[in-house]
Amino acid sequence: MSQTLAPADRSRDLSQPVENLGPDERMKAASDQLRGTIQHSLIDPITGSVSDVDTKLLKFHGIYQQDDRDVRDERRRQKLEPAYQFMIRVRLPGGVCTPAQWLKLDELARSHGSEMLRLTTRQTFQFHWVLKDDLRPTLAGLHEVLLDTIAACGDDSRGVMCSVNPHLSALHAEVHELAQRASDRAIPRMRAYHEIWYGEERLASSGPEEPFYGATYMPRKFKIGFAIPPVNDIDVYTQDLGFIAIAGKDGLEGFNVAIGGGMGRTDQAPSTYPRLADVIGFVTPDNVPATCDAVMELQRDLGDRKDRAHARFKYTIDDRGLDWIKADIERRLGFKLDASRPYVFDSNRDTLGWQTGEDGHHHVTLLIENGRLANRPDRALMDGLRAIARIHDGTFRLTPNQNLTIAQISDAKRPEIERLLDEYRLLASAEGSALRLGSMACVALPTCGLAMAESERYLPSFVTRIETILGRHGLSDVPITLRISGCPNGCSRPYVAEIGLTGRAPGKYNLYLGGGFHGNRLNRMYLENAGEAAILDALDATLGHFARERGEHEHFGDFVIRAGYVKAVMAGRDFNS
Ligand code: SRM
Ligand code: SF4
Repeated sequence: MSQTLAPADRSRDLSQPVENLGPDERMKAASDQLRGTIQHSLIDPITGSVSDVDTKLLKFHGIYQQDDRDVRDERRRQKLEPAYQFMIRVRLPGGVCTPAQWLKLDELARSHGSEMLRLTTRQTFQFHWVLKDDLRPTLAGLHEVLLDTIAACGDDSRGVMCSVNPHLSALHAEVHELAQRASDRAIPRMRAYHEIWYGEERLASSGPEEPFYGATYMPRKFKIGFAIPPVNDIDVYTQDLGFIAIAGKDGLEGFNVAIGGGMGRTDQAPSTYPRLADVIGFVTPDNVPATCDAVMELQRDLGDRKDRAHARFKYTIDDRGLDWIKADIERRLGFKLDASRPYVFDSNRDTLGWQTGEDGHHHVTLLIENGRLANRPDRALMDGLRAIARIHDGTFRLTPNQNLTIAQISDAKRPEIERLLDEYRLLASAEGSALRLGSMACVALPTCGLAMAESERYLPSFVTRIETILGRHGLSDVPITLRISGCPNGCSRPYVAEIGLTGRAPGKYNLYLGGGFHGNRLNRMYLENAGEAAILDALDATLGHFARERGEHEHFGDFVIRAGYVKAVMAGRDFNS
């Protein structure tokens, strides 16, 4: 039983003295609750872009302005403005969508998104290459199937993640329901969204438009995720707030609460670092919403609003100390957290192929290389999945590893789905080394404005080269996690991979080794700013050594530490030492 504390004073003054606010905070405060001049920017015929301030505000609406970096220099030479286009990220708690939603997403991608969709590392869809004039029709189309893009980006609670684990059907349903509730609760009210994208009238409001977020929202993005052991597919230790489901013989008992994860860092700024979340206690399912509120409130009120590079929750925790933070969460909750309960993770990968759930339904997980859904000459992914959506009566589930599960298939439907999987060769790429099947890359070039090197476009050929090495050392079937990010921000969660690469410059990467196999330990830099040849040499040497001397069931990430290639990182603060 939780020990009850005196109720916390939950009222607070959300206005902060202007001198304590950094430029982005002032911009948010002056934005008229995220309206800015977006309406005007959208109809400005002179440019394919929006104003600088609106570019930032649009993120809260789930939209990023980008330009095609492949043609940036050429357009500059021709004195043309950059080839502006937009990325739209859908809000999809736990990555679950219906066939009707799938068909609409497919239709919108074909009409406005260059005939492709991107499955992200946080289990949602992105449209790329959307032109300014196509933003409204796309968002209106999503609205028709009850989807939106609110808070998919911006300083707010981002897409809430949830383990896919469909074979544990009842538990998944229960945990997913809580993830959905956590998302609904944390989503900004955003009248601006309804006015700008759906053409609704501005309503006179009697109270604050954003009772929780106020005028300045969160200091920075805030990420929540729910993991269902033994699979840590959501990488729970990388979330600002993670819930680890604890199930007994009668079902869900509650969750261990983990706080303070995050990946982002900057190469030249040692004060920035990835950090793994700490497990601080246990709550029952009915206390999950209150726990989300308490932790988010704490970060909303105490997170750094001057320096965005220091504004994630992980830094608030390290600055104040974990014990202080835990006590403050308990004060806000009005009760003490119970002691955390035992649990075991054994992997953070997806199980590809067919599985049957405890309720007798079938689920098939397809490898979607880098999460990119498009019709390619060898594999008509978009067409195949559209054909399946037309007959499927279960759900689609996007996995945190950028793959896709077609879930809840009945005995009667299975033969038809099998036929379509075959016809469109949708299971074909679930072949290859175990490393390929456990690899992941962020988007990076040509759309990501922050990319320093290739990632998504580089991963397949890079893996092919590593596969030669693996084959030589007899390691093709040994599961090893590999993740590449085009810059140190770490969107593919590279700092928990056994082999992690982050881009430094075209063709140059930092190589990190020693991450925990199930996302349980940060890796450490082994090579800095290295080219492919040096990286492959290093991998050849370490993998060869691993093949010769690894212990029974020993993972590569553990081996490189035991063999002395890198020292284990015990805390985020030590990552750069
Ligand atoms: Fe990310 C910024 C793509 C998951 C850490 N991320 C970006 C932007 C929006 C670039 C920008 O700000 O202009 C990228 C858009 C590229 C494009 O063209 O699509 C981008 N991030 C992605 C996605 C699409 C990568 C993917 O290949 O799937 C993922 C979308 C997730 C979603 O559905 O919401 C994505 N980003 C992540 C993750 C992984 C996660 O959340 O589990 C992280 C590391 C975890 C974390 O937040 O610490 C991550 N993204 C960042 C950061 C660094 C944040 C920091 O604390 O320093 C940035 C840069 C920033 O926010 O300033 C960033
Ligand atoms: Fe872009 Fe960097 Fe994120 Fe990759 S890790 S998508 S390059 S911000």
